Amino acid sequence: MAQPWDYIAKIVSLGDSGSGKSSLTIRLCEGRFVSHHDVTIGVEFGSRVVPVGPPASLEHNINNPTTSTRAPTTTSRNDARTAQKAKGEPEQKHMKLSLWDTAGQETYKSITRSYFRGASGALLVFDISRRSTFNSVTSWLHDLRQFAEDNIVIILVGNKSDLAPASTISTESDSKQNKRQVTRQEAEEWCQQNKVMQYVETSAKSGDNVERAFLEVAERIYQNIEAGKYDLNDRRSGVKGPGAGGGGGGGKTVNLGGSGGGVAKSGCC
Ligand SMILES: Nc1nc2c(ncn2[C@@H]2O[C@H](COP(=O)(O)OP(=O)(O)OP(=O)(O)O)[C@@H](O)[C@H]2O)c(=O)[nH]1
Ligand SMILES: [Mg+2]
Repeated sequence: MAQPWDYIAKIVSLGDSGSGKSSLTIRLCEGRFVSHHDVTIGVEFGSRVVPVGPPASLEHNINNPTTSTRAPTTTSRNDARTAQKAKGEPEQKHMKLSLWDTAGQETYKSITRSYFRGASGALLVFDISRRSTFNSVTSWLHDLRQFAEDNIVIILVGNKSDLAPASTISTESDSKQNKRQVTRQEAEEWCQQNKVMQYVETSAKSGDNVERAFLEVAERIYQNIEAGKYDLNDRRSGVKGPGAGGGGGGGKTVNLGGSGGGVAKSGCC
C-alpha cells in the first residue's frame, strides 16, 4: 500500500534545557502538554505527517511572503481550492517530519551536536520568560551551522507565550501576568542579523502556533525541493531518490543522513 507521504525530512530541535523542546514535540505529535520537566537524555524522537505545498500552504498562509500573516477567510480558502482545480494543479503533497528532540543540558552537548548532522530543518528554541535561554541561541546556532548542511532551514522559536501576554518586557506592576524577558522585536532583529528565516512565538501549553512553527519549516524544505536545491544523488545534500528509506509510494527522504538510524521507526504518533 502506498505511504501517506511524499517526502521524509529530518527536523531537529535545539536550545537550552527547559525551554520546552520536548513539550513542543509532544504537543505536535500527541496534542497534549506535560507540566513536569522530564530532562531529555541525548535525543528523543517523534514523527508527524503534514501537508506541504498548495492547497494547504495557501489555506494556512504558510511561508508565503506575498500575503499577509492574517489567517485566510473561508471565502479565500474556497477561492484557493477552486483556482487550484481550475488550473489542474497537482494534488496535495505530504511530508513526514522525523523529529529529533535533542537534549539542552550542557552535559550532553557533545552528543547532541552529532544529531544535527543530516538535518534538513531546525527549530532553535528559547523560553521568552527566561532571558538566559535567548542569550544562548547564538551559540546553539553556531553549533548547528558547524555540524549541519549549508542549506538547512532554521527558525527561531520563542516558547511559553502563555506566560507573556504583552509584547513588551514586564514592568514590576504587571510582572505577575507578564513574565516576558525578550521582546518580539529583538528576537526578530536577531533573526535578521543571523540570517535565520523567521521568528515564531509558541505555547506548548496552550498549543498556540505550535503546528504553524513546524509547518513553516516543512513548507520551506518543500519549496527547496521544488526549486531543485537538493541533489538527489548526494547523501549529504539530504534528499534520496524515489522509494528511498523504505517509504514506498514514490516517497523521497530529505536529509536523513548523519548519525543513527531507524528514525522513521521511532514515532511518537
Ligand atoms: N507555561 C509553559 N510551560 C512550558 C511550555 N513549554 C514547556 N513548558 C514547561 O517547561 C518545562 C521544560 O519543558 P521541556 O519540554 O521538558 O524542556 P526541554 O527543552 O525539552 O528541556 P531538556 O530536555 O532538558 O533540554 C516543563 O516543566 C514544561 O511543562 C509552555 O509553552 N508554557
Ligand atoms: Mg527535552
